[in-house]
Amino acid sequence: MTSSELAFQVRTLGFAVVEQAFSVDWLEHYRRVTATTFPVNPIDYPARYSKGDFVAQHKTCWELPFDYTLRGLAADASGTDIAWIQQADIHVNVGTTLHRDSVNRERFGVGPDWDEHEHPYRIIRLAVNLYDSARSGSHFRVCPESHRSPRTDSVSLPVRAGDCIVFDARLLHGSAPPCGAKCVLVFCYGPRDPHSRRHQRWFLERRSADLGYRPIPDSLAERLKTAHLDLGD
Ligand SMILES: O=C(O)CCC(=O)C(=O)O
Repeated sequence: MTSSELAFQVRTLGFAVVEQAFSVDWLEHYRRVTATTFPVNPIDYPARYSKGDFVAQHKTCWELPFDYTLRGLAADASGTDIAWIQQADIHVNVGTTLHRDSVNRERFGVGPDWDEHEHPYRIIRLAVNLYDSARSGSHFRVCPESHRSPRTDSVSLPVRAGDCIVFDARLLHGSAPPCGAKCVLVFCYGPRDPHSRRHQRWFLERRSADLGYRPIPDSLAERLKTAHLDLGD
């Protein structure tokens, strides 16, 4: 898929599946990292675990914001220069009901995320499965075009380990409860604009109690600045 096809699909449908974006070595590395960093190893199904802010809070994951594939796909999809946004989730052996990842997630069209008069909304989420969804039965589900219309009909996307689902943060999405090993890592990038800054602030201010978000440690913040991946003020 070319960069412009990716941007077009994400803009029109709200999502795109980039097949085999990550190599076998990459997958093996992060299977090892996640299995040793977090309390549940996916192969211990049905034990389960989820964590928000998993990147900033675990040094073993600090290379991920700088990953050239992740940031390249996010920049291609948003069609602009992007910064890393702290919203990062790991789900081990867990499915999620249909939801949006944006700030104004409750009602379609209500709230500043839906106002694109001054700034088009370009916040991108990227979901990478470390295991085939054929193995877990937990296929990714999306409601096409729900990032720009009230549609709620969903389709199921079987994904292989190493595929990357790139989607607009406002898209309705979720996954079925797994029946075998599953580990999905979900990342976020966006332009240096008011939508991205509001998004980052909301997670820090409103999701610290339930999801445990905390300010980015200084040394990671410095590295993001040096790599031109910080959101700025
Ligand atoms: O379980 C999945 O594959 C989807 C994860 C998800 O919906 C999310 O982190 O927002």
